[in-house]
Amino acid sequence: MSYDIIGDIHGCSGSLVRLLETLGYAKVDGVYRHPSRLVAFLGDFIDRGPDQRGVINIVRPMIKSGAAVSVMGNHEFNAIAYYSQRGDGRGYLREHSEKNYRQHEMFLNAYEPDLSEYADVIAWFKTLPLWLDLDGFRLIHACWDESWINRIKQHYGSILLSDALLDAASRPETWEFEAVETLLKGKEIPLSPGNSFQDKDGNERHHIRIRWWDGAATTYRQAFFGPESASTHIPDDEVDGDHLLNYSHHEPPVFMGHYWLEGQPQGLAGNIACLDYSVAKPGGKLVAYRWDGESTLSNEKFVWVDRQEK
Ligand SMILES: [Mn+2]
Repeated sequence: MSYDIIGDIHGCSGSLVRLLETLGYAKVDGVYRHPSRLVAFLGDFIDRGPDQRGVINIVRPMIKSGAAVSVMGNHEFNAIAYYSQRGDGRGYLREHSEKNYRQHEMFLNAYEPDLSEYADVIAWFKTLPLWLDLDGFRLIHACWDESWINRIKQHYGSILLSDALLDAASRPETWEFEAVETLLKGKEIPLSPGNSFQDKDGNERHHIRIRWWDGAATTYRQAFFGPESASTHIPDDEVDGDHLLNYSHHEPPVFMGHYWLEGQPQGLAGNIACLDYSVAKPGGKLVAYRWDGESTLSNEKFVWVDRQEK
C-alpha cells in the first residue's frame, strides 16, 4: 500500500484541506479518501493554530474509517497529562502552570467548555500509538530510539500509552519519563561539564538536541540538530561518553515531525525525513511525503502547501 505521510498540523485545518486536495483526496460520505492511497499522520494535531476542532474533525474520521493511521505527538501526550489527575490526588499529571496553560490555550478554548466532548477527545488521543513499525517504513513523532522502544514494549507489552505508562512518564525521575521524552520530543545530550551555549532566545543551555540518526557526527557541533545560526555557538569538541545514536542506512525509512524546520523540504538522510515545516508560524508549510514502497527516499516526493489563513 502507498502512503502519504503528513507532518504536524497544529490546528491549521485550512492548510490540511488544501494539502489533502493537492494530494488527490476528496470527501466521500464526509471522510477524506484517496482511491488508492492512505494517509499516515505524525501527530501534533493540536495547539497553536486557529481551528483545533476542525483538524480533529478531519483526521479522526479518517483514522476511524481506515483511510489513515497516526502516531501520537508530544502535544497530544501533554494534553492527556494536562487533563489527567495525579494518583495521589495532588493536582494534574501536567502542572496547570501559566506556561503550560499558554501552550495549550487554543485547544482548551475549543474543547474545555463542553466537558464530555473534552473527555472524549482526550480518550481518543490515548488510542494513538507511540510509534508505528509498518510494512517498509516507520513513524515516530521525534526520535526512533530502538532501545527505548524495546524497553517500553517489554515492560508494558503495547505501543499504546496505558494509564500506568502515562503516570510513570509524567514523573521526571523515572526511565519512562526519559523514554517518552526521547521518542516524542527528541534526543538531547549534555554538553561536557562547564560548557553551555546561548539559544536564539538568549537562554543558557547545557544540552543539545542531536541528529540521532547520524553516526558520522562525533563532535557536539556536528551532532547538533537545529538552525545553522545556532550551531556556530556549539563547541566543536568530541562528544563525551556513549551518548549518540545511529540509525543504519539499511533500516527502513523513518518519518518524523516535531522539529519546526524551515526552508525547502528535503530528506535528512536517505532513510530519514522530517515533515514538520512550521505550518503554525508565518511563512510555514504543511508538508507530505508520497511514499510508494521505496527504501531510499527521494527529494522529488515531498509535496507541500503554504500555510493557509485558517
Ligand atoms: Mn509539533
